[in-house]
Amino acid sequence: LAQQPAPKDSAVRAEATGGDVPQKFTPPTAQNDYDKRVAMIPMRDGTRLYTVIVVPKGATNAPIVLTRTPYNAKGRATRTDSASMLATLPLADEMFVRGGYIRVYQDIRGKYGSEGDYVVTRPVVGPLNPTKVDHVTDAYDTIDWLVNKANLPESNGRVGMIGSSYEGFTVAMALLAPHPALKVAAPESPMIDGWMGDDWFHHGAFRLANIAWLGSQTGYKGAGAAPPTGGWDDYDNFREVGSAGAWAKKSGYDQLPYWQRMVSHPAYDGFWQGQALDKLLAANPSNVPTIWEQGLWDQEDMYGAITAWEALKAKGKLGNNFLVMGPWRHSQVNREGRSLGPFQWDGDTAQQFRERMVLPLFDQYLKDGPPARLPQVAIYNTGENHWDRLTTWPLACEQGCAAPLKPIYFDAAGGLGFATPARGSDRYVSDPAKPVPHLPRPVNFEDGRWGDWLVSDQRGVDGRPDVLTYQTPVLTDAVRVSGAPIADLFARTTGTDGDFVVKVIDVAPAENATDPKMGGYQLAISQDIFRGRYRNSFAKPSAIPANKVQEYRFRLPTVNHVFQPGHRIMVQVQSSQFPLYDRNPQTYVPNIFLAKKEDYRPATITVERGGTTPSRVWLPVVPVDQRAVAAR
Ligand code: PG9
Repeated sequence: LAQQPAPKDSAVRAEATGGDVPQKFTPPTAQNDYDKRVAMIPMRDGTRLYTVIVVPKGATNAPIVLTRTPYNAKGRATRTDSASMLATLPLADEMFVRGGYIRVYQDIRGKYGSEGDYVVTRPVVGPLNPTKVDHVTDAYDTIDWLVNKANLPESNGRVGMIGSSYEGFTVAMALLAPHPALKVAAPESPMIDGWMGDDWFHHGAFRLANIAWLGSQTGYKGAGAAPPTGGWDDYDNFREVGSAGAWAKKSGYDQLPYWQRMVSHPAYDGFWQGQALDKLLAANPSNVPTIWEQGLWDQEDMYGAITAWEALKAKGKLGNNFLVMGPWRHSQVNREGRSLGPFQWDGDTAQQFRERMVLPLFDQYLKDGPPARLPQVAIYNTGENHWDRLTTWPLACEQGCAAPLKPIYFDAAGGLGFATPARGSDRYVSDPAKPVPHLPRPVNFEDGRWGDWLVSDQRGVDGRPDVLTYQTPVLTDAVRVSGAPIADLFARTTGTDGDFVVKVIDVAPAENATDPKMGGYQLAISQDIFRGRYRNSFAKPSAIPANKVQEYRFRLPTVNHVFQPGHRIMVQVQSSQFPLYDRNPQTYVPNIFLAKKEDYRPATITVERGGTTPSRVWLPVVPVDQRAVAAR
């Protein structure tokens, strides 16, 4: 290039020197209606945790809401860059901002800006955690620091904790030995038992859908990417590789300590039992007013909140433990809750939860607000499309409820009914080479269908030769179910292991004049999987004796639903839901994570009907009008 002549003007010459990135650049914040601070809060072992504290400008005597997260506190505290606190914080915080709360997000140890070691859902100090710190102590130490006027002079010394999923797990952990300043808590879809029914397994069947989480979450301290899976269709990607262990090896997960632990603990042994938070909470019940929340179609943590609440109820701790179950997917409470898939609800049910249930409780205990007057239990009635506010829950159960469970039996020719059926059986071939997809293919875990897959139309698999379908005649009277159904199958297999999926489905009338494509929709209101090797013991698996009838009895997720006249009740049975769950080889091997390709074999499954082996689902049937127990 030809040299330009040097500028004569000395001012221009000076501007041209140096780089364009200054040593320090601080955008002005004077116009902000809040003050965002970052503190490295010291824990008892000297580890410092990165904490974002957002204080409304001019606040005095303000309560604090704390969330402890593995998902980047800085990002969690930033919806948009704005001078307004309302726009800066997430949607779900709007009520706290309007209420003048101080909002705090903290990176848990070892993640993002925090020091220390990250351990996935770090167990409590004890046999599974030889250190002196856990989420109980870290929450305690954090709250201790926050309520110290020298650190945060604007606070009134009272703290509430809230968070969903992993963040809900950290709330539940804080309740095991709460700091006296922790006055109220909202664990939302908390991860409570990773083996029994939350993120990692359901009744022993491993959830491939969550496997990528481990790579991005434990492969890196900060944000990380999961390894590529290959082509678009994860059904093919995972099927071609074989076992979950083979996939992990291919993706480098065998280097990840948590994956190694998972592979070493496929059964419900001490590793999982020792972390089951429902049991820990029941053994150490707190007096902190707590609102437990869970979605009725939570595709990730479908088990935790209701189980923890039931465990506390059994301990006589109803006084300070409230239960809310809404028509939501995972963590939808923090977003808009007007609909799920094609189903529309009565307004923004998530906002109703936040503003009419959480906020009054937090205001009561953090601001001396008026009594929140929450119902003991608020469960959305998904058949009548409104909240039910109840004084007790469940309304029907095996023991100790106003009503017992009522069996609905599989009958001949795909029938289903409350009358005892004649003896018979139905069979299908379950072929691991052609597992039943959990969603119509192609299935890509990132294709946007994960969030509402649980409400997807089950006609996608109805009629497959490896799916059994039983249904009632068209109902002339409404049937209400309020509680947890129990699947109770009697089945034989030619294999020595196998999975059983049972779905309770509401079949819409064939014709729908206002929305024709919803005609005949098969909505699963409750479904789950059970790994057959655990039929006698979750801790000690055993091979299934080939060709011998065995009972497979397992609890399905909680429902509060009314099957309307004109609808039918349907039950579907199948042996796979892939790639959500890993495939069962159907040949007993010591560890399914390590199954070899040749272990995967087709098996013929025979489901028995009637006689002494009457396959059925125990339904929590109650009278349709439950206003007697409702406190509406
Ligand atoms: N369901 C997610 C998770 C929680 C705990 C462990 C692993 C995954 C979550 O949404 O945070």
